[in-house]
Amino acid sequence: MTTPHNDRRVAVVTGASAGIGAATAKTLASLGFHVVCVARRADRIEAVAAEIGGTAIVADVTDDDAVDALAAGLDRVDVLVNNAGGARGLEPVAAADLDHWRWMWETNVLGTLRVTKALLPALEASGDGLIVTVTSIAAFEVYDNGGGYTSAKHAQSALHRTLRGELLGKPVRLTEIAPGAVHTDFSLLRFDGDAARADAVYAGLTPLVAEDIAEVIGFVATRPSHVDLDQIVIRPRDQASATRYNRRT
Ligand code: 8X3
Repeated sequence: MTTPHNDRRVAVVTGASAGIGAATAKTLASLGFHVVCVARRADRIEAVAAEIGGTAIVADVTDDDAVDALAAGLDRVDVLVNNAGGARGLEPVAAADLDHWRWMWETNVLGTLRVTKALLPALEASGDGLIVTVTSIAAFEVYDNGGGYTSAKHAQSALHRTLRGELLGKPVRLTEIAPGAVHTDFSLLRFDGDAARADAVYAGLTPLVAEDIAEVIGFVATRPSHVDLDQIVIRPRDQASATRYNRRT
């Protein structure tokens, strides 16, 4: 069955069940897009999609069949927001948890690759496609104990930026959004549900919120088609780098 969109521009947002993805889905819907919300958690994306009159599609970006089914169900894709991903753990390379690394590479890197590859024909066919990939400041910084995440984000960014050349001459724009500290469940996931450890990441500073990033993605998606906002780094005023914060005690 093909997803109904009433001839509105279609935006596909991965990881749309919470955080930056959910906020982006809401922003794009408010700008007139029909939003296809993709995530693993059915109840969460169904709630987001119902709120914005969009479509919920349960799919894990690490699953070939699920992503193929996603692509097969869409007869139009104007915008793809590669947002699914995240961090697991914070440990030195010498003590690396291979499962953490594998999860981060599977979701951030191969997930972005799989979904982008599957939707590229439709994005090109739209005549004015846009791929937004949400990376991180970890796509160009490294920090102690963060090697699994920073290496995955570097690779995700390299994949995204490679497309900028490969698609030159095709009607597809590319925007990399590289956020710093955004207060979502990012740290809760990274620390396996340890709320005290997650809260400590944002203690004493004013982090970004998901809506700050979503608002920028909305701006990106509504520029004239000859304008490509290539890379955008967004940090809280209280953050100079992945490891330097202004914390008020
Ligand atoms: C996460 C960025 O600054 O929280 O992608 O490490 S930061």
